[in-house]
Amino acid sequence: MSPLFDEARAFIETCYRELGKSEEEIQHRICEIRRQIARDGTYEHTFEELEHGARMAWRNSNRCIGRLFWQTLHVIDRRHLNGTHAMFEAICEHVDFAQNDGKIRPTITVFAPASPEREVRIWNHQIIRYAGYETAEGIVGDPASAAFTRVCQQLGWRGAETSWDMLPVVIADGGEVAWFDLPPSLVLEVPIEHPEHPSIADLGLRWYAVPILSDMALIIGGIRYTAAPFNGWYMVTEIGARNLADPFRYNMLPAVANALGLDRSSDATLWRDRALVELNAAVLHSYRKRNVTIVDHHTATRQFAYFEQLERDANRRVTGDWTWLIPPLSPAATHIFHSGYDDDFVLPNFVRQPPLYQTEPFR
Ligand code: HEM
Ligand code: NRG
Repeated sequence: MSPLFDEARAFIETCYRELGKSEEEIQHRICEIRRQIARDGTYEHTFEELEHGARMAWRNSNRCIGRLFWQTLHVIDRRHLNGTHAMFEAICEHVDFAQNDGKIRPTITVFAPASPEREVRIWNHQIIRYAGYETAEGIVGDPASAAFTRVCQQLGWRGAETSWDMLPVVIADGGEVAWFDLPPSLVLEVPIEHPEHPSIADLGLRWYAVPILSDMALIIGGIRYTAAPFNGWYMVTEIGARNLADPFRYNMLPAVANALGLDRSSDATLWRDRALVELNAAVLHSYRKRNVTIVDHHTATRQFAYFEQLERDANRRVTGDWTWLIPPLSPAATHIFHSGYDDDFVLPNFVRQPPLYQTEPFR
């Protein structure tokens, strides 16, 4: 009939079987969708379809090591909201619900799907992220945010130009683009300190509690949800081995090594490796101390092994992207490093979408 109908049918069959529904229910729903597509050119998911579809999309995310918990995803249905203000309000509610005073809840907020008339998008990569400013002395803040920070400034936003400024949330609903500052009191952050080395706290490092990815599209049964921010909790290495450590991010290994009194006179003293381990220990300790959910990479790996077993038991194939699943710290100490994964793309899933803003005309 149409590619949309074919994808809808494939999704309904799998989804409804997983939910234990009868063949009659499946056929009935497929007929209903066929009629809706013939009449409107599209169809609307029931809440149950949206909820299970979003959970399947997480289960199918090849790069995600956190998939054991796919069935616990909280799905918030905001498909019928109109306008950037209402969307921002819903985003604030998502932050508060997901943060849950530190006991983080995996959550997705689903806004209206794309249609020929309308597409809603969140321009941020993550709802909560630090700005990065290009200055004569180099970048202040998070270099990964430099291009987007310039876009925000072009839209009229001004930050305090510290290393830890919260970016505004930029929302586009059709032709309307608007930015909103998150209330500072809403956003939970964690100051980084080391359990044994007080000098680490003096570096003034911090990170936010919840990673809320906001620029990917959620695809279920041929329907494309272009604004569907989702979060889980952090794995410690994302912060301690990448965001704060990468030479092209906060680049803190030299400062951490100095704070630990390590000998940096030669690469061969392994000061970078020692600094990495202690920085990760500090991040883990600090999140725990503040009762903010976080997982270390060994525990996350064991959880992923259990996920693999449960999927096998359910007669489903586990797909994965090995290059992303291995942790950046001690990868060979995990079973993932010594395993192979097929990186097949299975639907429903999350996909990257090109940024709507063009950096060049904004320069
Ligand atoms: C990627 C962990 C929850 C979907 C990742 C990565 C890690 C991770 C470590 C790799 C990130 C990187 O290297 O930059 C976790 C943990 C979770 C969690 C510990 C705790 C519950 C979720 C949830 C979803 C999800 C709730 C969606 C509903 C994804 C996707 C990617 C990813 C789509 C790939 C992102 C990209 O391509 O940039 N996850 N995750 N994860 N995760 Fe999860
Ligand atoms: N590495 C990124 C976040 C990517 C997704 N990671 C998660 N997702 N844990 C960073 O900010 O460091 N999640 O939904 O929990």
